[in-house]
Amino acid sequence: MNEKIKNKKSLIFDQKTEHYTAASSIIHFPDLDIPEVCFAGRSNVGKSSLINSICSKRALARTSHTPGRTQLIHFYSIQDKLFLSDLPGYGYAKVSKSKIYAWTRLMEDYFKNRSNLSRVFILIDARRGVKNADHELMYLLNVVAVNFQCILTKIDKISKNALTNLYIDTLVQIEKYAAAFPEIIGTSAHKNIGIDKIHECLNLISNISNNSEKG
Ligand SMILES: Nc1nc2c(ncn2[C@@H]2O[C@H](COP(=O)(O)OP(=O)(O)OP(=O)(O)O)[C@@H](O)[C@H]2O)c(=O)[nH]1
Ligand SMILES: [Mg+2]
Repeated sequence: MNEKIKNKKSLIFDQKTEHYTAASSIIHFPDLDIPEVCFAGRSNVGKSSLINSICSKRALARTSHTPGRTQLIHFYSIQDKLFLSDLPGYGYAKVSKSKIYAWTRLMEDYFKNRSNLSRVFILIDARRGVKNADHELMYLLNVVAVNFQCILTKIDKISKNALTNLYIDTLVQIEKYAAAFPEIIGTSAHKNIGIDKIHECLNLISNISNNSEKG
């Protein structure tokens, strides 16, 4: 990693990160004028693990082998300069209709009302690729004009060739969405791959790198 990126990284990610609040409905969403990015994706795709890796903490966000564990939106604050939000996973077959209804309502409220939301990261399990449920979310984000970027997770589980094909396939799958960011990031929370790239994105989003360059 070159020195400039290292310095940028330390600007936000060496600072205090804390669990700010958890929300089950719109009335509990924090109302602060701080940029926010969220991590969305199917159950068990690795959202909470990735947040822990980004923040270099082992157990900031609760991870689980059991799909569907995160039911609320968890907001994490990085020194009150950036919020990271961990969304409840979707697409898990063994979920009751009432839970799916509650999830859909919560997501619509979230995506339609978070004016401070700078980007949605949609996590895709590298072993599975883009699924219908991911397309449903991409479609919604496109309609409400919220930018999204795909992150491939668990790339430690697939071969280099499979990963190359997956990059190509994912690009093809997202090209119809105007809201899609054309760069896809490959990550492994377990092997710490791709985390620097996400730090770069987040530094840009939080404007911290701009401020430091001015100063
Ligand atoms: N091999 C591998 N496993 C991972 C990686 N990231 C997460 N996992 C595993 O995937 C499982 C689910 O991880 P979580 O981070 O809890 O996934 P989640 O998307 O937050 O799950 P829900 O909150 O239930 O939607 C856990 O057993 C993790 O250890 C990774 O980079 N590589
Ligand atoms: Mg989770």
